[in-house]
Amino acid sequence: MTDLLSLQDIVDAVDRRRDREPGTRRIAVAGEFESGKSSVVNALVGKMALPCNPGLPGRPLIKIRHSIYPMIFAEDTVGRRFEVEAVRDLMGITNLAHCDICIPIPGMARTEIVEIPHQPGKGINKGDLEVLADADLIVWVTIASQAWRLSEKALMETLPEGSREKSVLAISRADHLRDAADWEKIETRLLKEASPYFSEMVFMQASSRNLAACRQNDDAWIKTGGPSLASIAHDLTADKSRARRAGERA
Ligand SMILES: Nc1nc2c(ncn2[C@@H]2O[C@H](COP(=O)(O)OP(=O)(O)O)[C@@H](O)[C@H]2O)c(=O)[nH]1
Ligand SMILES: [Mg+2]
Repeated sequence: MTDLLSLQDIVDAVDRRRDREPGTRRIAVAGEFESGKSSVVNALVGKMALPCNPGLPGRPLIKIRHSIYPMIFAEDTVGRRFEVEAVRDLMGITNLAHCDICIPIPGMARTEIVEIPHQPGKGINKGDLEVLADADLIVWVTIASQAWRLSEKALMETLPEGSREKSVLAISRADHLRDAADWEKIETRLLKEASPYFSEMVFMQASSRNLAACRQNDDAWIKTGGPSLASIAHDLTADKSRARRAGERA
């Protein structure tokens, strides 16, 4: 047996990454390894949908969508399929290719969230670029203490023109900053250096402790930054669908 992929395999792999139900909005949560993507996804949906570091081995493409019947479907790189009830049941599988998590997410009935890991210093692969270009909203996750590195800027520059209007910068681990002066310093620098690429910025405090507390109270959820991000996501994607409907009428 050969390990070489045919051209069709590659086309299929790209298509599968882009696949989504008609009428479904897609939010792509992207960033470098361990920048806090899974924590941002959990903050966005207000529950521990994904394991934070260590995440799933093999760094599969992860999709999350609303379903009243919770279920998780996954496939590994050799086409074996898995259907499990909890993400922890997939933790032993080292060659997962993709993983679809269906859970109840109030207010996100027609929205799909995709987590896209990016290896710093490596150019973005075609499949991931296609998913970002095709997304209705891109949330780029950067770590507050080292926010907005050259490698991140280089990646955002590869996105198609017009991507700024649908891109939001999530600044993770803001709870690790020393004081309000540090927040301000970072905010001022990012407004100057990153605003050509993002239409909004949100400071996140999505530590495991804050995320775990979301179940009990809304104040904890507000503290993570999740509701702010969800509201921006709603406004940006709602505006877009209004614009699309207006375009259809014209
Ligand atoms: N204190 C704090 N820790 C965070 C925050 N975001 C992520 N982390 C931690 O950083 C590590 C990597 O986060 P994770 O979401 O798994 O990153 P990913 O690899 O980009 O998905 C984990 O230990 C998280 O608990 C945050 O806002 N505050
Ligand atoms: Mg992750």
